[in-house]
Amino acid sequence: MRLLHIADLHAGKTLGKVSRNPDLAHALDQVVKFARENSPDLVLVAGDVFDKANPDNESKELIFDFFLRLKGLGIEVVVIAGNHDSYDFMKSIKKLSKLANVHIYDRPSREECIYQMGELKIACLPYPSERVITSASEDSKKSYADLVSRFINYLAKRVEDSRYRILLAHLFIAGSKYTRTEKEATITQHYAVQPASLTDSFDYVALGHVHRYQRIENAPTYAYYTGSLYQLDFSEAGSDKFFNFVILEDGTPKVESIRLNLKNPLSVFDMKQGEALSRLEELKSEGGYIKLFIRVEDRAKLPMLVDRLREELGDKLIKIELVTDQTRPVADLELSSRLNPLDLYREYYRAAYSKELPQDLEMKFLELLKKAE
Ligand SMILES: [Mn+2]
Repeated sequence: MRLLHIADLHAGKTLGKVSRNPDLAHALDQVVKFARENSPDLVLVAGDVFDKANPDNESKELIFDFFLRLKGLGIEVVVIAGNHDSYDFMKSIKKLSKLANVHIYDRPSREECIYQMGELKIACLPYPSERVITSASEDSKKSYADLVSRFINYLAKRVEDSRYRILLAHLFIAGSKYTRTEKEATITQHYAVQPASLTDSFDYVALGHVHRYQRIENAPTYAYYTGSLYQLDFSEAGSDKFFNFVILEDGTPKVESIRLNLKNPLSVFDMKQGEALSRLEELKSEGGYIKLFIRVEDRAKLPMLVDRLREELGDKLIKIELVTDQTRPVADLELSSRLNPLDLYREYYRAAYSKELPQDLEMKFLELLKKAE
């Protein structure tokens, strides 16, 4: 049995005003090319197919074309929903996708969780949101991580009669290396599932959710995050991107990581205001997109410098962040934790829908907040 494991496509992702779909298309072309040359039986997609709950048309076209090209090669595809995917949207495309040999598992379910192909069984665990996993289990007093572990045990039993057994899951596993700040990792720790839960009842565990490529060293079996297919945001600047080619034989599976070429690599530069212009040529020669930290020395000259940089670098320059003596550059989340719930919600809304929070929704939010408090 030969499989490709990919994850975290995030179709429809934008960086500032720039669409990253060309970056995704570039990655998917490489996956299709590899599939054509190495004829896997299956492609596993470990969640976060789309970046937003209601994907735009261009993103849908990109993903459906990818599915159709794999169908053209006679390859079956198994897809699970990630936390960015909407359960209901994934459900809405499920039946039509079957026609393209794409098998979608839209939400955690005890009834619909196994995909079988000959001697191979794949246990599917789409992103278990707290709400769904709590209502799907009899014992709601257990912690989130316990409930997920139990679900994985259940899945292990469902595949135990099969020769080859795989778990396909969108989860945060404790101890996995995040690209973001330490602080974010600890916040997520509440939802972290212990690596021991990934039992050796599975020959291979195909994970999605964490965007950095890694093997889960403490798991009793071969468990991998293959990470995002391209550098999604500046926290992933400088990191290489991969997918896995897995050959299941009796005994140990053969796992080969395939490195992806990046269309627009992301780079972060940190410089003093005074040196910015002298480094302009260097910035212009960067292949991809840029985020710039500028250490402010002379406020009066700042607007002119910023204009000049914008003009010279154009779309390549995604973001300038000014650093003064008072404000150290702070990570996104540290900044967020100082904001009140309304500001956090505003920030979330802006990120999710690329527009400002409407007044009526703001009123509603404040009403609910008052109730909750
Ligand atoms: Mn993701």
